Amino acid sequence: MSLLIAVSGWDEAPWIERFRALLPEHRIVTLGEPFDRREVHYVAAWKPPHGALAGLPNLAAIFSLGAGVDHLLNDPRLPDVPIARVVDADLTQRMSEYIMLHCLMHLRQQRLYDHQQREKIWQPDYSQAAARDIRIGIMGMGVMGQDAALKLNQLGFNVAGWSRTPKNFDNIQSFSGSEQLDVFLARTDILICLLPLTDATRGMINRPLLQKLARNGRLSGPILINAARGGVHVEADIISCLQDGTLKAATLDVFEVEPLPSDSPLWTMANVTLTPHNAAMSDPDFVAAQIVQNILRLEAGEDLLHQVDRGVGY
Ligand code: NDP
Ligand code: OXD
Repeated sequence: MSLLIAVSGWDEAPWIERFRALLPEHRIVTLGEPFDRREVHYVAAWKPPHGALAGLPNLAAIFSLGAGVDHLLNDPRLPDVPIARVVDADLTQRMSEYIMLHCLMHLRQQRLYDHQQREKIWQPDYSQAAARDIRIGIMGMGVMGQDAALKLNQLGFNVAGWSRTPKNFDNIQSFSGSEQLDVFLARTDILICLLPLTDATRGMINRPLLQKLARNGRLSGPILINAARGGVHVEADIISCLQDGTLKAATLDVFEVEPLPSDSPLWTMANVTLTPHNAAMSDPDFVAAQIVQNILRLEAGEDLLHQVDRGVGY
């Protein structure tokens, strides 16, 4: 039995090493070498080339090496087998670190003080807002959204979440469905996107949506943080909203095209903070162990953990 590692954009070497160590009874093969397609029972994948997973007659399951599965489901020739994704405390913690860092950075205006330091300007803000004054709204209250919400709440922020189905957490207001989206947006100063990219969420964060954010908050304008997928936002709308003041600032980890093209205006906008899609990176030590545990469950006749609902796309 073989596990095929199908990775693009990431270094595959640490994954090969971990899977070989953890699955000594299985052959570990990669797309870059000849292998017997009939022997492949499992695939561990990150952005595999379209069609690369077709024609594997004994395939039993595909494991995403990340939390998102849009990189698999967008392949029109993806085999119709169960897909499992990563749900991992380490990955979740990293995402929450990123979200807390950027919420605090916007609250405490760190970009302004970076500028003032470079220019040797001594100019304190005597009307500094506190975390309790800031209404954070998280779109996507799944594994990542819930953890970030609880941690932001502990930092003192006023937190609400929006998801497909309602949630029930102390001190975190829950909104759900399209009928509650506008009221959620109207009470939000910092909008955080932790939605998966699906047919329903593609292009959702656009100008009409951003115009509905609160304009009466203590940060003197709404702020967007997208750490989920660039396909959920409309980049041209974000840029024009940042230019005309509809948005005060943005932190973006993900983009419509990655790497972000060098001619994107986002690179040089003073009110934009960019990171190269690494808000939360899969750690091969943790993720390979989780996938191996799932393979062993399948081989013992147990249910797959963290199985994706292909119907809804996440
Ligand atoms: P989950 O599947 O656990 O959560 C998804 C959330 O989005 C759920 O709350 C779900 O609602 C909600 N949702 C989905 N579709 C809709 C919709 N149409 N309308 C309203 N709410 C919707 O995902 P995770 O929290 O594990 O991960 C979220 C995303 O983060 C991943 O899909 C991935 O794209 C991204 N990510 C980015 C990383 C980075 O480094 N930038 C790293 C890791 C993940 P409900 O609860 O009702 O089902
Ligand atoms: C993920 C990612 O989906 O890293 O895990 O983007």
